[in-house]
Amino acid sequence: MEPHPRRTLVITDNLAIYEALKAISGENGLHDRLSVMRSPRSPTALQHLQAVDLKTDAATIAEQFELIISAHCKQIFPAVLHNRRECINIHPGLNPDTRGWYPQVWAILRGLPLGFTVHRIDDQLDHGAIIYRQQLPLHAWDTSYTAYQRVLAAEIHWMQQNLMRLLLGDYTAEAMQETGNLFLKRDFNALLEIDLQQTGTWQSFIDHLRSVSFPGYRNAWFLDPETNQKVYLSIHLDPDSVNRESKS
Ligand code: 0FX
Repeated sequence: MEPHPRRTLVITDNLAIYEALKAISGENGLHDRLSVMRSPRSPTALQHLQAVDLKTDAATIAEQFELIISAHCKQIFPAVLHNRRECINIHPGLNPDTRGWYPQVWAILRGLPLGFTVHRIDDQLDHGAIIYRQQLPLHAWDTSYTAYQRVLAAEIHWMQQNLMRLLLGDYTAEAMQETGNLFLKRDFNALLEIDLQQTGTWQSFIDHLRSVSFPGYRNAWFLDPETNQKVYLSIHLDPDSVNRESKS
């Protein structure tokens, strides 16, 4: 007998991932097996999607779906959900090195590997048994933005090739051997104030600035001593080789 795709819900708050899921669903004829929803506070571009609030709706979701996937979802999956149903997270960091918030920031700042992880959800953040991990290159000229774009593209590519296998239950998972590093939002926030009196190497300053440079977000800032107002800053890096490639 042909294996049957499980009734699956993907919760995403990311437009690029949503667009990719729509295409995957169409190409594989998954309309009646795969639903996509968003969190209550997701970006405006996703407002047309049905919102699911896991604080109130988890029990209903567990009744309706056999597999629930978090693909850049703003919400923590509660125990009522992941104890009852298989829940999988697609995390934009390489577990166990960069669990938690904004993994590429820590890859750049701490020299940790860049990548993404597909894992079972358990009661700790980005912690459950690992189904798939992929490390990606990280260059001296990468900023948080360019590194994030590489991770997102690789996650989407992986979903295009492998989402169906998740629905079919065609995978194995292996527990993490170490707890690694868990980064929180407050760790990121602590990077944002630049102390103008700090001394150090250019390498450390460039690494710090590129780890928090992400167009569209005002991240790093210093306090102008004269006006006492915040002045935001970011770094632009322009490697010669990349320019030559794109011009030729
Ligand atoms: O799609 P996503 O990476 O975020 C989603 C969820 O919103 C988030 O709660 C969850 N932790 C994540 C796995 O999936 O998009 P985003 O716009 O929230 O963040 C993308 C990148 O933008 C982030 O890695 C770093 C950067 N960023 C984001 C914010 C909000 C900043 O540099 N500064 C910021 O203030």
